[in-house]
Amino acid sequence: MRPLKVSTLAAAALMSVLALQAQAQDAQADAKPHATAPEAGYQAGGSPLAGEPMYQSANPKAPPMTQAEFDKARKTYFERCAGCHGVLRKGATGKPLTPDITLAKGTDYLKVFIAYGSAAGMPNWLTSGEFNDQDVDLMARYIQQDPPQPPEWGMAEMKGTWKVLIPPEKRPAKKENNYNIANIFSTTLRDSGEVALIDGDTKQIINIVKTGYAVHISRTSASGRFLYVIGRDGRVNMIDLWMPKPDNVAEIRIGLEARSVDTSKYKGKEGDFTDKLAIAGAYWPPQYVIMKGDTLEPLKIVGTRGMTVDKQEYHPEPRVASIVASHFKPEFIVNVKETGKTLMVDYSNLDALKVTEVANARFLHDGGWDASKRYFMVAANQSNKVGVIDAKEDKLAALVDVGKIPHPGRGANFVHPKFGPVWSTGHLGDETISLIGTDPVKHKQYAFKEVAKIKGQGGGSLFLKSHPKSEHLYVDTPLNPDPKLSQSVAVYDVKNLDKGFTVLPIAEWAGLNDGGAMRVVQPEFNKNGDEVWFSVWSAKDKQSALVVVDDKTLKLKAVIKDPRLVTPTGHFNVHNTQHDIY
Ligand code: DHE
Repeated sequence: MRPLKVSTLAAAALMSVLALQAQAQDAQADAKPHATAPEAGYQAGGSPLAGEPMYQSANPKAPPMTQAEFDKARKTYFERCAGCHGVLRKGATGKPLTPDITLAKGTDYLKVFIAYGSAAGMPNWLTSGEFNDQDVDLMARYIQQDPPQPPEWGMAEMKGTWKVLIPPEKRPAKKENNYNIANIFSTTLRDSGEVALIDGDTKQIINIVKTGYAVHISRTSASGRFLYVIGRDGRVNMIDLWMPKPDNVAEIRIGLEARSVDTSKYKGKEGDFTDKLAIAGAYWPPQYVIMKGDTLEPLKIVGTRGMTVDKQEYHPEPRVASIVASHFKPEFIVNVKETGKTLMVDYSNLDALKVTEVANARFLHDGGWDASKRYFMVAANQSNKVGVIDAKEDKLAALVDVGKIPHPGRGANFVHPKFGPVWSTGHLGDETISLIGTDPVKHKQYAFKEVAKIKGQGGGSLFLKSHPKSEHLYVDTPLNPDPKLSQSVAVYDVKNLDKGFTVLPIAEWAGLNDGGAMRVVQPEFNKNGDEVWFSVWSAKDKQSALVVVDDKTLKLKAVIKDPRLVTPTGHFNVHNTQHDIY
């Protein structure tokens, strides 16, 4: 172990440091583990808030820091720590680090935590080589200062960034290209802040479209004509797929940090809302905004600050995680991470907004529909549960215990020979895949229970996928520390799950000479459900690729390589995303 320089303990104090470390680790171990190592690294992804000007109050009790030290530490905090500990350090999946707690612990105690991490998931910043002794000291002093507060982002700020690049009346009146747009893939190019629009039939890149910083997800409008893309910096881009070369037609920044976007999909007796509205949720400020579907004009902003579902304590920054559009009602289903609440937002009258607040569990993250599209299955990742939201009755149908830190993406639906229709999730924290029965009519005894746990390749799974036309279930493990696992996927025959899995060496198939630390991420089917796409995600300065597998034969079908494919991660097939097929 690399010795830590702790000023007050100085030379003969290594023993004390070790004792302190043990004490710190005990303290962490007593607490509920907040993350596994892969998850801690995953959550510690950079926050775009690092560069924002912030309000700062002085705390006379905190150890002194120069302005330059403070600025450096603040940048590091937002790049490395805010994902787990929160913008205001009130605690999220990591522990709270507000001055009332950190001042009482003192610099030396905090340094040990920062340097060596803990079994509960705090990364070992010093011994992993990410920080040096000075960084550790800096961060220990920084977290005793009052947390700086980033600015709010209201209607004036949104309108200030809102651009209609091509107004609706100047857009094509009919499709002006020969692409089979239902089979276009929108692939996230994470570190270049772009999406690649790829023709699923020919595997050719149609366009590389500029989007927000560290772009996160794409969603298709109800008609299938528009794509909405959100960046981590809260920038929403709207792409028209009818243009001769599909490109941006509108954009807006809905907050300073964000992850989710969707569009209205309800058509029924209360009206036809096809393509009428869009919604995006922000991490900072904690809020969601409803926009006009054709121009992204912001119409209504709603804050999510409030009480937590369990202890009923005030939380100042409950981040908006996954959002989906209901097929049953004119509603958006908005999942709020830190409060553990699911909000059913009725968008039929924005002047008298009705929001049904469904008590769920903490910390809500990602999820998807069951095959009937009545039940939204959302991971409450730190509770090791999946919350089942009944979109017809606007209530929690069940809270299902699953494995450690479920991470489904949108999950995968298939018909199990015994349990009937099931929805499944993999886990970050263990190697299992949980199957949950979703048919309360014909398979009532299995409905909304974990009916089976199948064994996967290992922990560190992020996404899994199946398709109504496929007999296979594909499970990735990109965050597993073993490269053999992070660079391959497991495939199951859904009719014979007991047979175990076949391993597909996706990264090897990509044949990259310069791929570096490659991670294979996110299976996604094409429109016909007969091929599956994967990203081979390398570092920004290394070559990446997309690998396409024939679903019937499980053989390699195509490798898409292009210098423009920088850090591909998620990909979204227009048809499957439009119709919520997974
Ligand atoms: Fe994601 C979905 C948040 C890191 C790839 N990610 C989501 C959603 C949320 C979220 C809330 C659900 C959106 C929805 O459905 O409306 N993701 C976060 C984080 O907070 C986190 C942990 C850390 C961060 O700093 O952002 C994080 N995510 C990542 C990655 O590192 C991934 C693997 C690569 C990348 O592109 O950044 C990643 N997240 C994805 C993908 C989806 C996603 C591909 C969509 C899955 C789907 O099938 O819909």
